[in-house]
Amino acid sequence: MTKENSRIAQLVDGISQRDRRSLARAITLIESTRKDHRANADVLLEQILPQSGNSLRIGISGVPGVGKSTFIESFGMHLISQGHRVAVLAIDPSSQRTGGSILGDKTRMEILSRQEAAFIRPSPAGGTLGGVARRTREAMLLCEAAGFDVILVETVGVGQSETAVSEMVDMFLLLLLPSGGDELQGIKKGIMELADMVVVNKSDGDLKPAASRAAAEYHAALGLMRPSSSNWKPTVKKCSALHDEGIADIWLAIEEFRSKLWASNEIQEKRVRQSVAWMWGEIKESLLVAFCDKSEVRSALGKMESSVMDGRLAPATAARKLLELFSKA
Ligand SMILES: Nc1nc2c(ncn2[C@@H]2O[C@H](COP(=O)(O)OP(=O)(O)OP(=O)(O)O)[C@@H](O)[C@H]2O)c(=O)[nH]1
Ligand SMILES: [Mg+2]
Repeated sequence: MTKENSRIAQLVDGISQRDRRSLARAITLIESTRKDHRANADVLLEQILPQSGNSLRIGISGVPGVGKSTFIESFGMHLISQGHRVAVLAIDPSSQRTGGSILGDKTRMEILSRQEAAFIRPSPAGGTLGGVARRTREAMLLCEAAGFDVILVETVGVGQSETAVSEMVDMFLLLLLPSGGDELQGIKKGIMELADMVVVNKSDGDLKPAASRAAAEYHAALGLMRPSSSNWKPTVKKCSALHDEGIADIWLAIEEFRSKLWASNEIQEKRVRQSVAWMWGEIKESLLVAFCDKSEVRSALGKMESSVMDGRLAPATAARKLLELFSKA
C-alpha cells in the first residue's frame, strides 16, 4: 500500500468511527483544488459512498436577517434532544468576497457548535457556485458516512444558490419574515416554488399578528401553485427561533414529509435524478476547464472573441472553430 493509500484508508476508518477530526480533514481534502488532492478525494469518496445516504437532507434558505442562524441553532438543539446527529453545511459563493461565510458567524450558533452530536462546517471559500455546490455535496456524503443523520444545508436567499441547494436536498425549507404584501411580491416566484415548507420566523411579541397575516398570505400563495409532488402539499408554519417556539411542530411536519415521501419512493427517485444531474454537471464543468486549458484554444480565444464582438465572425462559427481546435489531438 502506498503512503497516500494508507492515509486515505486512515481517513475512511476514522470517518466510520465517527471521528470528527478525520471528517474535518476529509472535507479539507475534497475542498482542495490541487490535482493530486482531487485524485485522492475521488478515491476517498468512492470508499465512503456505501456508507452515505442514511440521512434526511434539508435545505434552509432565507434573506439575510430572517433568522437562519438562530433557527438552525434552535432546530439543531431540538434534533439533538431527539437523539439525532446534525451536520450543518453552507453554500455561499459570496464568501470569496467577504473572506468569511454565512456560517463564519459561529457566535450565533454557539450552543450548537459545542455539541458532540453536531458538526458545523462553513462554506468552502472561493470558486463558482458550481464549484462550491460540488464541494458541499461531497461534504454532505462524508458527514453521512460519519453518522450524521440530519444534514442542514444553509444558503442566503438572494440568488441562484437556492436552486443549487434544492438540487442536493430531500426537502427545501424557506424562512420568511413576518410581513406580507409587498414582501410577498419581493420574493421570487421561482423560489417559493422550490419550497416544501415555508416557515414564518419571528412570530413573537409585537410581530405575532403580522406573522399570522403573513402565514395566511403565503398559504394562499402556495395554494395557487401546482405542487411538485403528488404526495406532499407545501405547508406554512410559524415559529420563533429566538424563543424556541414552534420548532418541535416544524420537526413533526418534516418527519411526516419524510415518511410520506420515503414510503412512496419519491425521495429515492429524487436522489437518483439528482445524482445523474450531478454527473452531467461535473462533465460540463470539467469539459469547460479542459477547453480553456488547451493551449491551442487559449491562443485563439482572444482573437475569436474580438471577431465576434466586431461582427466579423458569427458566434456559432467561432464556437465551432474553437471546438475544432479543442478536439485536435
Ligand atoms: N424577534 C425575533 N428575532 C429573531 C428571531 N430569530 C432571529 N432573530 C433576530 O434576527 C436577527 C438576525 O438573525 P440571524 O439568525 O443572524 O439571521 P440570518 O438569517 O442568519 O442572517 P444572515 O446570516 O445575515 O443571513 C438577530 O438579531 C436575531 O436575534 C426570532 O424568532 N424572533
Ligand atoms: Mg446567519
